[in-house]
Amino acid sequence: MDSWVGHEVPRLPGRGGPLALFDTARQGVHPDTGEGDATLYVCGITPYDATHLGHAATMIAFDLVQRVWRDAGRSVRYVQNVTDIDDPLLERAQRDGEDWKVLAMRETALFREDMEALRIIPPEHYVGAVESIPDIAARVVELLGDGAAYRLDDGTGDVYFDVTAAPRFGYESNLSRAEMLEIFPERGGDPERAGKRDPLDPLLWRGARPDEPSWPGGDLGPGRPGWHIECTVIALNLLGERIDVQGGGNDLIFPHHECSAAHAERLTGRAPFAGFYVHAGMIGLDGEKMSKSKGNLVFVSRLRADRVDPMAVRLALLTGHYRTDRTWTDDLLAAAGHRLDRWRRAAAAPAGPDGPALLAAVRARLADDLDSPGALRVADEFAEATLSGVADDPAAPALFAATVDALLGVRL
Ligand code: 5CA
Ligand code: ZN
Repeated sequence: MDSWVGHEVPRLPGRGGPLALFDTARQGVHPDTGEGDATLYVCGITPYDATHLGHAATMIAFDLVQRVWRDAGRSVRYVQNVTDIDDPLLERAQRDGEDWKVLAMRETALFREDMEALRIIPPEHYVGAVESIPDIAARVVELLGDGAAYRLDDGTGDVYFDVTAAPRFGYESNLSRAEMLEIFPERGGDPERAGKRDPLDPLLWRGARPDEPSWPGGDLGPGRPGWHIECTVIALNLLGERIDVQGGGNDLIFPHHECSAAHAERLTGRAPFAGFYVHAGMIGLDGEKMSKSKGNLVFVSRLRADRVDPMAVRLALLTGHYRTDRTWTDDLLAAAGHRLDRWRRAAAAPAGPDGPALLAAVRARLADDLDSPGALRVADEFAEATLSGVADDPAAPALFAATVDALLGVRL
């Protein structure tokens, strides 16, 4: 499907250094030593409701990954999916008496607008689950042929992945089996389903049900794809057998990314699937994770409708480190608005302090596991010094504006 429209990213003098990121699988920050094209897969929305600030924060985190890589001279191949067929979408459409396809189209269109407003660099491929169904079905057939998957014999046509076919299962999330069993049903899993070999076996293909949409699945029979295999297949087919970064919110650590990795590694015979499994913290409101099912959402589109500057929203979300679970408050947004104002005044000043030093410091902060709070601090110091009028470099304000535009995505 169509992606959104990008903005020009200013070119900065010199080059940034390699990016170090926290990898969930290895539980530590490691430098990304890859060369050439960098590959990024980010788990996108299930479009049954509008983009909330949690989605926005996660997209901004991976936007920084892309910006730091580009600044280091790497070209980036970036793929993001849209889960445009899944249970939550059908349930919401049913609840509201709406056509699920129209619901998905509308929310995806709104998401694109939100991403554009937030100046998120678009993915090279923005791919729906529905348009990927033939590819997904073919891979499920492959797993069946290989003995890594099995069909339930209850006449439903449902196909499951056998977790014992993935000897490393658990390496990505680092969870014990007891912890996995606890989380699995909370995140779409069905441990109680009769006939499965292991309670943790994830669904690969759901056989057609009379009241649900379905697609031809070749040897699988009609049905629709499971969730984890969707991301595996889209990433494998568009980015190759091994990707640099698999990204999403930390609600996807298990089972989603564990299972996607298990599927991919079984299909390719190569491990690990991703060099880095990178997870953004959850944005909450009033102490609770912002989620569609809890209904405690602040929508990006709502803020836009209220004429809030999207750059203030972006700055507010950059105020905390991407990995920390954090809370959205009106105060956070107000503070970001003031910061934006100060930065704009500094960018318009006749002179500032050492511009190249500012650029080097912002680069260093972001290369260190995307330390956006540190980058904001450095930019604040620059803005304060500029506004106090002690500075004498006439080129510095323009370099300041280009730096925060290119590296933080904040246009002044
Ligand atoms: N379609 C799947 C991924 S394949 C999905 O999780 N969709 S979603 O709409 O629920 O979330 C879209 C992205 O936003 C995912 O990366 C998810 O991890 C992230 N996300 C969801 N809720 C939050 C939140 N409250 N804070 C931060 N990120 C979130
Ligand atoms: Zn995904």
